[in-house]
Amino acid sequence: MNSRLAVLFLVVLASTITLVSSQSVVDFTPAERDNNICKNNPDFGPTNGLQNKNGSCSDTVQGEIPDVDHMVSSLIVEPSNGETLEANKNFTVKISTINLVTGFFDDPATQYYTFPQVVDDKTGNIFGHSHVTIQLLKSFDVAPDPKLFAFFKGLNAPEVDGLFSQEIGSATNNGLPPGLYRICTMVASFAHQPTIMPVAQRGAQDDCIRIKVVDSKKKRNTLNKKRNAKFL
Ligand SMILES: [Cu+2]
Repeated sequence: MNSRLAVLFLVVLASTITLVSSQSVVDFTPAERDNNICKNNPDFGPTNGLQNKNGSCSDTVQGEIPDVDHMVSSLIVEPSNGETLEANKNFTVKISTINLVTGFFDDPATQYYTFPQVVDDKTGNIFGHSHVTIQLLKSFDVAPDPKLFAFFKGLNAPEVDGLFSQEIGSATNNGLPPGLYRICTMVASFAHQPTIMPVAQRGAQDDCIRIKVVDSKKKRNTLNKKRNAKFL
């Protein structure tokens, strides 16, 4: 591509991006684009620290936003994506998270979304925590209902050796029943809101993997099949 053509291409690309973003803003009324959106709002009550299932309007400011060298990033390192696990057997999810000062959370029952994001002035990283959420996937074509989850836990304790660890299941309710599951991280600022980043174009701050959970007999058969296939 010669240089004039390249410039033209960039101008067209830039104007397309501007058009798309300005169109989507134009669709909202001036009141909806105003920081006073929550004042005298007949449709939503004020966000008051409770997790209001009917929705609410929050006037908490977004707060301190880190620079691009301190953006949060997560990776589920255990189990591995696509792994087959045994049903009704506890397992551990391990998550590597960078650029987050972990171990910080307020009371989710009374202080949900009530404080802005805060950046640690020593490290430049956001104060916060993460969550692990697991959902049964019934379809490959339609997104799962977020109201339904097989497991959820806030990762409130600080990372150990750079990893969050969470056992899935308990002594009375072991592991997961058979099925196809999605395991995701949901990283958050200390007041539980999603972490706010300095730029739009970046890597995701969260990670998801899919695993298969099968009863132990089936798992053994699958492994044997794989082993046999190797030796054929
Ligand atoms: Cu939280």
